[in-house]
Amino acid sequence: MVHSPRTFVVIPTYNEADNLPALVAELFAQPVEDLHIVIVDDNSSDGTGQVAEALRLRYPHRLHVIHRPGKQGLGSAYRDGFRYALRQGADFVVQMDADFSHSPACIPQFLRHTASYDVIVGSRYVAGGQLDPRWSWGRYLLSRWANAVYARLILGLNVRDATAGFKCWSRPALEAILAHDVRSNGYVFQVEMAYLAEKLGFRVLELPIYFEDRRIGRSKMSMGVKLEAVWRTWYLRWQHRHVRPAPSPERAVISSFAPAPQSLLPIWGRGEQVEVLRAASPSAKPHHY
Ligand SMILES: Nc1nc2c(ncn2[C@@H]2O[C@H](COP(=O)(O)OP(=O)(O)O)[C@@H](O)[C@H]2O)c(=O)[nH]1
Ligand SMILES: [Mg+2]
Repeated sequence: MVHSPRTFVVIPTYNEADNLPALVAELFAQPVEDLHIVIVDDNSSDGTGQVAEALRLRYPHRLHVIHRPGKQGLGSAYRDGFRYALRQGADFVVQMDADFSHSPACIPQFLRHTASYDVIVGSRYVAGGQLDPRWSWGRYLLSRWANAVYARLILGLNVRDATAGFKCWSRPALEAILAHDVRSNGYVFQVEMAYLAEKLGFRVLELPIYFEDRRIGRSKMSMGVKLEAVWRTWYLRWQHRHVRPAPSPERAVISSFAPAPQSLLPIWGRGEQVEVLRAASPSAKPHHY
């Protein structure tokens, strides 16, 4: 008998006490078997750590909390959360913000594609992807330029949304990537993970999402991490210049967990979900990045 796959959602938090309870409830309401959540909190001053502990009591064995002594950055929080999830036997690991920019309802849709792809990216910048209209033109243009021009030109990335923070990783992909020296901490952490995924030859699929502006609170990303992205993108190209595709016999194993590959790709709009037909079925012609 094939056991149902174990999925871990890793959520880094810094001052997200007001968002966390509703987000956790919405995640556990999703139709995903053996779903676990790992909260990685950096000693938030608003009591997020205590809120997470209360949730851990409410959802024993399914909600896990990593407390760290102070703000150490998004990349470092994800590395700790990912390693923890892998140690706990995760077959798939989802990463997302705590602020509802990433809709929990997308996760079952991501998981539908794990038979054919190693990495699923919730993308703002593929056809059907949408950004909250509350985003200012300045923010939109900066994000668009950083993705479409800067990261893609310097690193030769194929993925359209290189800084996407909403992704689903297969265990073999995550293990192979973390075997490399991933050191980025801010937005460029997402770029470094996407870059290694492509260089290692993993199959990446971008699915369009609606990216809502954060519901409560303010962005936790500083000017420092924006500047880190400027210089580290060049450094990544040099640091990982010898990385070559990894052999991955494990892929055959993960395929057995998932339902038959779909020829329909979902699009998430505001509240509603529609399905659109793509030209080729991913199973017939994997959309390699
Ligand atoms: N643990 C931890 N979480 C962080 C840190 N910086 C940001 N986060 C969390 O990472 C996620 C993304 O940050 P956010 O402020 O939403 O970035 P934005 O969406 O780019 O504005 C949120 O859940 C934050 O609470 C950090 O230094 N440590
Ligand atoms: Mg956010």
